[in-house]
Amino acid sequence: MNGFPDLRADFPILETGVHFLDSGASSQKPVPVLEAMDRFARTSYANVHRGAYKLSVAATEAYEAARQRVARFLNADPDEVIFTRGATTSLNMVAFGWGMQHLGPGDRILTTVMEHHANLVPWQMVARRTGATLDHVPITADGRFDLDAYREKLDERVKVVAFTGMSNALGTIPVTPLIASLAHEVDARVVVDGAQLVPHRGVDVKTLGADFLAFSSHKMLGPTGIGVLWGRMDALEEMEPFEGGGEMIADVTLHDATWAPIPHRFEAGTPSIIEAVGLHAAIDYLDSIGMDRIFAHDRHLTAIALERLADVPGVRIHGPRDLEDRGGVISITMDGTHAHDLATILDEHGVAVRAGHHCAKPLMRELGVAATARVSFYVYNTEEDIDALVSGLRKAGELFGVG
Ligand code: 7TS
Repeated sequence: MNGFPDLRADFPILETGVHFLDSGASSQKPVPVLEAMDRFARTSYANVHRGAYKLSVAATEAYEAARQRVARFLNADPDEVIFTRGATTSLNMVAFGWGMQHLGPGDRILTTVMEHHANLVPWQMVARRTGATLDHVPITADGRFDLDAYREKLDERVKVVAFTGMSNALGTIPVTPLIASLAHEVDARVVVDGAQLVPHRGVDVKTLGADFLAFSSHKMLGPTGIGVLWGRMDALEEMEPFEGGGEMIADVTLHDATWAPIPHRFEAGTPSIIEAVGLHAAIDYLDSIGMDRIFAHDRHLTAIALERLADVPGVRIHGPRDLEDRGGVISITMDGTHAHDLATILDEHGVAVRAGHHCAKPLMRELGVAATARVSFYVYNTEEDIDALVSGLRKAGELFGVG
């Protein structure tokens, strides 16, 4: 299988000839998503939940249809789907909206050393404000969630376990149902950062085990400016609104306010309406391919890349080297070469990869590197992209005198 070559024509940006291997940062957008947003903006646009006039009703219906579509994608109840600005906002909403209510001195927050800063820094802030302590599950030598260490760290003082569904730097996929069920045994709430997981692997919230799940539209073929916080209704009911303003109230007096029902309680202000329509179209697009096929495709490319990268002189792979519990993200370094220089040379060969700490600085310290070059795959990538990557790396190696 060499990917889905037919759908490459749906992504206008690929006409530039770029070998785009940075979907972990943000994905490209297919024509059906661009057209859905354009059509909506031209024909049905107005603010939502406000006017009695036809356009506003149409816009509200489109916005709420997007919520239903997300719910169907996750096998969730639509009332449990909150639209946010993105995964970062979703995670802050849980940390501040839930954490500030339920954490105090003596309580423990458990994250991991491989978190994106979006699932670490908010917990640091909340720990500081509440007096709770923050602890981190380590990774094993091959970059996996260390289940043994996790079991040792887990006790009844742990009130929340927040971890990545798939590492944006290593590609590791922790076994969420197991981690969640252990957390639930001590009555901790489970927060899964699904920013990388949801775009690449079908997620069913009924079996995932999480209480909260955060993700962004822009990494799953949709537009920027919108994301989702899914929460189990009993968990959402424990959460205070993180932002106050229009749309989120039942009643307001000069000194007080009562909240609208969930999910509107958590959607203060004018939401990202056109973007919701785009996310709806993106999910339709992903489902038309099939999430199982997308995950298999990512893994197929990952298997080939892992094998071929191992043969390139001086290249080191950080994270799992086999396909067990991992997705299509590979971090590499080249001996004696800075990751940014590597990415610059690759760019000269038409290959776009990300270089840096990937907003996971504590993980970089664990790995003993300042930065890595990261390759990440999505539906439009093919084996030709890996050919270009490998030949670019070989050229870089020659240039830097490696091997
Ligand atoms: N969590 C993970 C695991 C991520 O990979 C990212 C973004 C976020 C949270 C934050 O998502 P946002 O949409 O709110 O920004 N990751 C990356 C990346 O790896 N390179 O650029 C952005």
